[in-house]
Amino acid sequence: MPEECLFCKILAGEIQSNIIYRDDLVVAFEDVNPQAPHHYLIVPRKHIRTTLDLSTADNELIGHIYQVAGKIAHDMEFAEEGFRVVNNCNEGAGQSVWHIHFHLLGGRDLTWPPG
Ligand code: DGP
Repeated sequence: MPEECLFCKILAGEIQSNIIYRDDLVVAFEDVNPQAPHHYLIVPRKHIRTTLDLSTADNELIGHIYQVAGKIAHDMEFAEEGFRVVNNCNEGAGQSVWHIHFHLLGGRDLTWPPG
């Protein structure tokens, strides 16, 4: 775990967050700057810097993240109205924390194309 990684510190409980889901592979918590009524970050416990750093060994993990996104949306009752899972890769796409994470957004109409 890189000592300077914000999300590693959140996962370790060293920085407070509102955790809504956890299992052996991932933790999900409320985004500090929500862009929708439901805005959670699904973060693997494994420190992976960006999407470009994924390997085939992570295939099951990424599939699991989408399963978790659907489960959270279902359990919080915003699945049927629609939701979005977003991964920003590198600065040009808006990535600001260098530990891969997936935004789960819902609870309002989500327009397309995104900004
Ligand atoms: P991105 O820009 O795609 O790398 O997303 C990073 C998200 O992380 C951004 O929406 C805000 C959120 N964030 C940044 N710092 C904190 C924090 O300390 N706590 C929580 N809960 N979220 C944070």
